[in-house]
Amino acid sequence: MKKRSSRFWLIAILFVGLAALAIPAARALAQSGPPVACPPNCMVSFDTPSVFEPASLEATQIDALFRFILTIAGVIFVVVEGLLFFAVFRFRNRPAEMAVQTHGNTKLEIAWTTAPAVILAVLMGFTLQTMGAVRAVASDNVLHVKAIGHRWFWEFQYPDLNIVTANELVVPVNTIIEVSVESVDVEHGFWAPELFGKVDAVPGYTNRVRFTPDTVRNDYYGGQCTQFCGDQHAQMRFAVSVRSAADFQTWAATFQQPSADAATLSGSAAAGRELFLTGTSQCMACHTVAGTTAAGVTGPNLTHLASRSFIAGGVLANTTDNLAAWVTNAPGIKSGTVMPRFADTFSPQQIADLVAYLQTLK
Ligand code: HEC
Ligand SMILES: [Cu+2]
Repeated sequence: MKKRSSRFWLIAILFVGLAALAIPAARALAQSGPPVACPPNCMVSFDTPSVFEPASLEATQIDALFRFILTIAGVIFVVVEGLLFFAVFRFRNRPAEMAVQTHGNTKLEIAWTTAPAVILAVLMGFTLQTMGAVRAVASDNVLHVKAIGHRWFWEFQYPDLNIVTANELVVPVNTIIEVSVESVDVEHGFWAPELFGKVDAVPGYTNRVRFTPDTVRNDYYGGQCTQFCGDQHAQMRFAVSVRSAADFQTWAATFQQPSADAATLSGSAAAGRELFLTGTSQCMACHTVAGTTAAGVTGPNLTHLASRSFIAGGVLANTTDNLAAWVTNAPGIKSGTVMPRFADTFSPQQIADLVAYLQTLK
């Protein structure tokens, strides 16, 4: 009778404790809304990328290794927990009985030292094999790309194609993409879970990662900075668009062109271009637009801004409203960004002109 009631109280306390934890947890979840005040059409939800849906040769190999290790670990877990529960119930204390007293068991000691060592050696073998396979240097069918971390956006360069862009990495399907990962300021982390493993972007040092995408995806695979790099670390995303060989050629041909000739612009866009390239705006001090005098490298290259889907590190969809909101008050959307607030520098009409110009950069 006495035992019954103490067990009851133990379970009751456990439940109350869990319930007490559940309340703050639910509250925290309910509060995790959009972290910044978003203008209309704010793109706050990136499709959450999953490591369980590999879309490249390398990610598939990593996934296979992961599942193999998970299976072995799962079997060990079930066996060990099963033996534990069996021992607890089968040999539990019985008042009238004295348990058999033993001391040491050499065979058992040898067995449970050897078995884990063998299992770990096997896992290490498979791990080294996979590491070698996903890191092998290829020379054929390779596209070289540089991914450069900035606070807080990713710059992408294609040295062999003479293309510089930002936020969106466009690659051809079934081609080995050799990525050199760098940083211009602090440490960032480069990761698109469906395509390759995490790589650190370290200032002054070049890391490399390789992936061979096997599935066309014209929208994008999601990527995210995975190394805390300051206020807007969570707003430092990127998209990887995997195109057919022909579509990639078309994309590359477009992105190799300089921006449209000034003579083709008129009205608002022409006025915006004027503003963009004058000293008061400072735009050209931080941004490059190929074919103009704007050659700044602090901010994203804007040469083909209008052909991109996202701006500001994947936080905003590239729409007229979002461009205007961003140019008006970038620090209001991503606090801490070096891009200044222009709300007091330009009239709404001038902002509209700048946006009209930006939208000609196809
Ligand atoms: C002091 C440097 C600086 C100046 C001056 C500046 N920008 Fe920026 N700009 C940035 C940085 C840095 C970003 C990226 C911010 C981020 O995503 O965190 C950016 C992002 C942008 C973007 C989004 C592009 C993309 O790919 O994400 C646009 C559009 C833009 N700036 C337009 C302008 C215009 C127009 C002006 C002039 C009125 C201007 N900028 C002046 C630094 C600057
Ligand atoms: Cu970062």
